[in-house]
Amino acid sequence: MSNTAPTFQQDVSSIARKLERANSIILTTHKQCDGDGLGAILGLYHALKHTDKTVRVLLVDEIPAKYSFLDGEEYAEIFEGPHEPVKSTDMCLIFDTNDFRLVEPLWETLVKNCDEVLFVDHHPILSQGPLPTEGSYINTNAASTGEVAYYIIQEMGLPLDEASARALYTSIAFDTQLFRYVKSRPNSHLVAAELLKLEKNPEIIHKEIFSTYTVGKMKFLSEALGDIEYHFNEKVAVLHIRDGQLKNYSLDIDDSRDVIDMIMNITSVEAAALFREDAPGEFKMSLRSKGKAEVISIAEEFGGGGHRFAAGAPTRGNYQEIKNRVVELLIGQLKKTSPSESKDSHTSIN
Ligand SMILES: [Mn+2]
Repeated sequence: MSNTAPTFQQDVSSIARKLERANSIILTTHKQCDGDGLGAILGLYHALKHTDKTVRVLLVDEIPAKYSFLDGEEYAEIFEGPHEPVKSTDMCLIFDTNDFRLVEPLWETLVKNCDEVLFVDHHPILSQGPLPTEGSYINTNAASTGEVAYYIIQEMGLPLDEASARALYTSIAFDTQLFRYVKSRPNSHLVAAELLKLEKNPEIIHKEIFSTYTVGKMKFLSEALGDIEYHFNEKVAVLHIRDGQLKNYSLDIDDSRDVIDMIMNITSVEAAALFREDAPGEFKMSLRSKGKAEVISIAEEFGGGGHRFAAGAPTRGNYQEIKNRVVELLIGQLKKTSPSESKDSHTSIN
């Protein structure tokens, strides 16, 4: 990490030039990877396989089962599972986060063994958190890191193959939630159109990402959604997923990701908070807003981060107290009169 004010790129050319110079490369993303980060690094991995570079995909932890259509298990190693030792490497790119804490415990190994570790991300840099490494690429106008990976591949003049296109399309489809959240720009559609020249079955990808409910999940949803609490004229919604509630239906953390987005489909709701209790008194808080309440500042107050209107934080303590504080902050935000017209106002979960 640099002690002086670091510079962050908004132009993929410097990342592309560095990749061209590197002989050995590690690609990774945040822990509990999602369709964006995983799709971006697998897309870049397949493109880089057309060079003579040594490229490794090294993830912090297991890939959620629903991404098995990307054959990630075949190409990726899991740091918290069996993996080859990490040797001296020219360059590591970390996609879809700029907060090293989300890459721990792999982070320490990367810093020790890689000449350069850079983030390639579209989340805002935290105002109260660690800074990304100098030279990282941070572009909050990108709707997904898959589209950034696509521009890097184009900049390097590498050929796109079917596997690469499938992974990159997955990234875009996931983070834009099938083009709902495109940051008021045509880029996601334009890149997707290029990828669809190679990916002939996008509907399979849509199904693999979004039609993944088990009967257990429906039972869980019918139970959990009945517990939504409404505040401030039904403008604020709060849901508490209790410790063990997912496990009761043989579900895991990944199964709770879309719950808050369902809540945001309620017309009256302007902002929502979801507290997933992972152990007694330990919560993962997720916050969403339709644009009238800024939630990243609330997440940062609890030591988290994210996007301006989609953020999260790990929290710990008494549920009622934490919830009351968050509801108060959300209502406080909504009471501020100026609804944002920012282009960032629609943003996806990740
Ligand atoms: Mn993302």
